[in-house]
Amino acid sequence: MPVVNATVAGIFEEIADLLDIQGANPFRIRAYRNAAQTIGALGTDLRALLARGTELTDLPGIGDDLAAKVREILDTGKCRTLEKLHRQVPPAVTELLRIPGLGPKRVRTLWQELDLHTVEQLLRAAKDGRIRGLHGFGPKTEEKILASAQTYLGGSRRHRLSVAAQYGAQIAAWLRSIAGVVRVEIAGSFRRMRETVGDLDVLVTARADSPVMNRFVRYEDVREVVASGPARGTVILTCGMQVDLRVVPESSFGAALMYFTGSKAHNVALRRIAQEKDLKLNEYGLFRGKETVAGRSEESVYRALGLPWIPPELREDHGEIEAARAGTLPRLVTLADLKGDLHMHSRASDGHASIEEMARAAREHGLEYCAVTDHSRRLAVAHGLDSERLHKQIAEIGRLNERLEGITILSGIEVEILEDGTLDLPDSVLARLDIVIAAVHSKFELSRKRQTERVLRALGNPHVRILAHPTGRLIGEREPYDVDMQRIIRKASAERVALEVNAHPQRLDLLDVYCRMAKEEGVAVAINSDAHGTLEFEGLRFGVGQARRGWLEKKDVLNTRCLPELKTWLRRN
Ligand code: DGT
Ligand code: CA
Ligand code: CA
Repeated sequence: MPVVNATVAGIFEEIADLLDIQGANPFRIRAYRNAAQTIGALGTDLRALLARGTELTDLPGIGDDLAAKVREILDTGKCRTLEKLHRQVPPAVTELLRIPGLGPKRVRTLWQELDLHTVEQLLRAAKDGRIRGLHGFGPKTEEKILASAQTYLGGSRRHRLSVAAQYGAQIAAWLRSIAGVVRVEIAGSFRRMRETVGDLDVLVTARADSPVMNRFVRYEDVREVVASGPARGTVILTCGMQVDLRVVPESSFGAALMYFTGSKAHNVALRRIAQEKDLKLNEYGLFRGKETVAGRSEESVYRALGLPWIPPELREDHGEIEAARAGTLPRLVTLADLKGDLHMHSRASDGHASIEEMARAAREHGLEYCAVTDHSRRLAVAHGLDSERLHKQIAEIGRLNERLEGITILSGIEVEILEDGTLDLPDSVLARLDIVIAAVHSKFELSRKRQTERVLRALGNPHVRILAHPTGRLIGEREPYDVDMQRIIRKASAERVALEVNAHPQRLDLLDVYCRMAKEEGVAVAINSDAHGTLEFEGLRFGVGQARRGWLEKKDVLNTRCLPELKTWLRRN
């Protein structure tokens, strides 16, 4: 049974939602949510971890009971606890929780009083005015629910890149195991490393006698077959993700890969170039009349159009074709260029591992230095550090650095930016650290003006060297807070502060467009994991993807510098 980490996390999340709707013990609910969070953030496949000898109970928040459930899910794809809950609460009801303004209590009322199970039913009830009379609701709430339900149903469901990567890797590996299959490549927005993916577009070349299409629609994780023909098929996986498969001839593979990688805008622009040369470009190849000019590889097609190969992350028709023509394409930063990671947590705040464990894990990922940046005191939920605990931590890091080889630990803090833009710790304390990262974790609802002023003031503090996750968005969960990014980037430039691309799978913040803006203003960008455990450094590759989409080169990324150069930069001017 094809089970990936996101499947397990999704089941635990659903159990927590159902328990929440039932009004179960909050500690029990929290246990499932924490486990879902831990597993969702793991960079390594659970099966691979088990194969390496890691015990599930070594994972933070996973005790014997949850470990047994993880095994059950990995073995069977199912969880009896969830099935039992499904007999008590209709499964679709959890979808109502996705509507802004509906918490578990209200969902319980809607389900029990009006027998609502789906968002469609909710919308109808709101239109009919059946909700306003319920206890705890009113005409205003009903109006809001109506609007939110409409937005929800109108919007297309997109998936986080890291989640799409898990399902994509699984399905690609499985396709490769089918007789006669030669190549498997995932194209589309996934290959362009967009932060969310609508559906997966898989390309395959295979021998004529390969049963690949036949097997594809019978993949165990398929919930529904939408279409299936000899050369193309579309299915929906159990998790709701759509997968398109195309089987293409080897001689067209490059042209097909280009076509299905997109973006549509990039394709349109390329077709225009082809037309200017009296050529015709489509997913089968590049043609002059009936003669094939190119098609086997992407390089051959670009070359015949008079262009160098363009990295997928740039293919948005945002100037890459002009740059390619002029020979000025950027040499994009790669994962291998990263020499360090400047944002991670230890057990001292809300991390799951000791400083030493984090440092060793960073070293295993080929890094030369890492900064431990636990939260500061005001972030009480994360057990933030006050001056005294921070001083002890600095001393501990000093001792570790004497002992550890092959990695240098920098002492740092992820300091809270308070509502007025001052910082949560005195300058005299910040001055003792190697690196200070400033972050907003509260008062997201401030007006644009006040939120911007708040961040600008923090950037003006002489100790601040990096602004963490500059927009605060959580993909699919929380919109960015309202700030004037242009002003923030200008200020960062003036103060020589770096902006972060936070690579945590839920964040990917800065977004690509702001990376590019930062580069244009000469602001350095730091690609950081924000790891809370030793298995979370894998996320860095998605951060690098976002930076590449923002046209960033090695020289634009702060943590590609070797340690002495970084230290010089940290001392500012
Ligand atoms: P997504 O799935 O919404 O995240 O975004 P994409 O870019 O993966 O889009 P998708 O799955 O609809 O189509 C995959 C690629 O196929 C797309 O990037 C470009 C190509 N494509 C699809 N429809 C058209 C079209 O009408 N014209 C052209 N030129 N290309 C298309
Ligand atoms: Ca797609
Ligand atoms: Ca598609």
